[in-house]
Amino acid sequence: MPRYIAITDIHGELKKLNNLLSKIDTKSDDIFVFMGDYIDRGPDSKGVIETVIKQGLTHKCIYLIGSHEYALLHSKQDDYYQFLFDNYGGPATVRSYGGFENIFKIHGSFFNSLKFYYLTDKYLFVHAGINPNIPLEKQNEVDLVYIRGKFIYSKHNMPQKIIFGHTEFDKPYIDDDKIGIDLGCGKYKNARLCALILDENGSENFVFSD
Ligand SMILES: [Mn+2]
Repeated sequence: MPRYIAITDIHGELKKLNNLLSKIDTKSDDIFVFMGDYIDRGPDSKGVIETVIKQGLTHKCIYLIGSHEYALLHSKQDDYYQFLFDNYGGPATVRSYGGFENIFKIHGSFFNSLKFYYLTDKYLFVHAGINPNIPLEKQNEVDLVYIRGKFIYSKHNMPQKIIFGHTEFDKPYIDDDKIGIDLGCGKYKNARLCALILDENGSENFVFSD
């Protein structure tokens, strides 16, 4: 039975990602679920993308979209997302790639391939959460990458436990029906990157970067 290893909101912090990956005792059938916000703020967004792609050579990997990739992908056509990209860490990504257009030249197919969620029997992995009043198949994609309190502080009706990032907490946010694992990596110098290791028996284990 495979385990799921969920990691989110790396935000260009390649050293923390490498440190975290070195601390996980992986098995060959582990499935990595990267839950978005690979880029922006931290110093090496390009290196983070290269590293998560490389992880796919040895393990099955699921790559989800985060709010920052959503803003990046919409920034060319929409001034609002251009504003978000420019003001929430995008310039660090541009520097990392040596220019805005290089982001798409080098990793455009990766960014365009990202999924909004990953559903298993026991878990739903999604960057920000869901609108708790709407079935999964009718969710607005903007909610899936941007929703916060309306999701976090109310119960949802799905049988799965929802694993989410996007909203930062000092330590993992653990509720009966959801677990949040964004600890502010990229935003706060001392923030740790977190991996949540799950299996279908219901075990939940956390690993943290130094
Ligand atoms: Mn984030």
